Amino acid sequence: MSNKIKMNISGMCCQNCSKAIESSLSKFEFISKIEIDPKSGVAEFDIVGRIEENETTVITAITDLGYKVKD
Ligand SMILES: [Cu+2]
Repeated sequence: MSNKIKMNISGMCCQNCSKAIESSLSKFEFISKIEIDPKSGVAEFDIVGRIEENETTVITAITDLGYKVKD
């Protein structure tokens, strides 16, 4: 069973930014789907398993790349 989470990422300027985030997040097996729109900053993930813990992991990974996450 997977759950969708949605967040807003700020600091992306182009597709290279969203691609960088996507490739960094692709190492997490609990993410079954990633959709990031660099223009709007909207990011949607399908998460398998415990959502809160995994959401924190995702936010930390994005923040480590230098972008900001807003709920
Ligand atoms: Cu960019």
